[in-house]
Amino acid sequence: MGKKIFSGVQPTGNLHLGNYLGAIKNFVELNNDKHNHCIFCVVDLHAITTKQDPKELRNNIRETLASFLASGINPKRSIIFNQSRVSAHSEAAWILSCTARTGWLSRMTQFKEKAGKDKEKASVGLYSYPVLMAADILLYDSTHVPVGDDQKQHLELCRDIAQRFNSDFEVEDFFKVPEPIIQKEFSRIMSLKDGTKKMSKSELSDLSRINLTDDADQIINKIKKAKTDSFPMPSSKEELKDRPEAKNLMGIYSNLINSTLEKTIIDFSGKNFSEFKNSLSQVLVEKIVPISEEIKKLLTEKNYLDKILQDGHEKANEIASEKVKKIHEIVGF
Ligand code: AQP
Repeated sequence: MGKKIFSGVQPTGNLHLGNYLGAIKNFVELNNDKHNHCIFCVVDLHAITTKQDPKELRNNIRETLASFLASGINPKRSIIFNQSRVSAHSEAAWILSCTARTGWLSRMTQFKEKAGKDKEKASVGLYSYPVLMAADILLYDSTHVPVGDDQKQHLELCRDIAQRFNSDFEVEDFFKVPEPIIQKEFSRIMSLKDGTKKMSKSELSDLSRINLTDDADQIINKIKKAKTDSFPMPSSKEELKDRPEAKNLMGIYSNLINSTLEKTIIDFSGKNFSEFKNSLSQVLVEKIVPISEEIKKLLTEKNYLDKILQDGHEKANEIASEKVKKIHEIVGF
């Protein structure tokens, strides 16, 4: 039997190589298996947990969809929609927030990272975001959720919420307890400027990431300027232990060519770093530029994009509203 896949990406602009290698590339592989049922969501309700310009948000929703399609997701073999169009998500999130415990939420490291020092100024939405994420997943009886390593903790919370609801209301197996799909290696792509920080959309410096809309010149320039160290290319994994930037770049390269870090180490051992950077740029240009060009083309076809979201929203709404009806019965509304 195929898997029921659900995953989402926030339309916060600047989709980058981390989103691609950590999540979207996996979406495409799962979508290519015709036994799987895939739902990919542009999670706009999540996006507004931090301030968004309404006009930009509207464009970013289309751009996120265009990035899915340009990366190879087939809209005929998946449901693609934006979250705010299906009101069941907000409704289920409220009900599940009465199942989730504050103690569970306060352990979420992403909130701590995103809220920074001034936690009191962070929105309530940013704090309760993982409950909405649980609702997203559980509404569709999803069995598997492909995510980057940074979302692992939120997925564990989702599993806890599902189990707690099932046991509190004595409805065994009502919510399916989903499994994460996280790549074993290179599941967290780091900033090009600091190998200890996650590559992120909200990082101010554009040089810290490869955007899916970058052209060849931008990619080559960013890799040229990417932080490295003064040591030669390593000849063993051990030598990469305290070299986060070198490890990250070699991981990106290995991931892009579907190889392993070990093999990349062997291939470049004894060479100099600039030689490796040239090869990395070349592979990146080969993989990312076609995606970037396709995104730009798709963005001129607004009606086509809107039609995909409309179709997706109708299908998603049918499934999610049925599930919410059952939730109402269970809780006694
Ligand atoms: N650096 C990363 N490495 C691997 N995977 C990543 N993901 C994000 N960054 C990396 C994965 O991409 C999917 C979509 O992410 P998201 O848009 O929902 O939000 P995020 O994780 O908060 O992404 P950013 O770039 O860090 O956004 P900002 O800067 O706005 O907070 C997820 O599966 C995520 O794991």
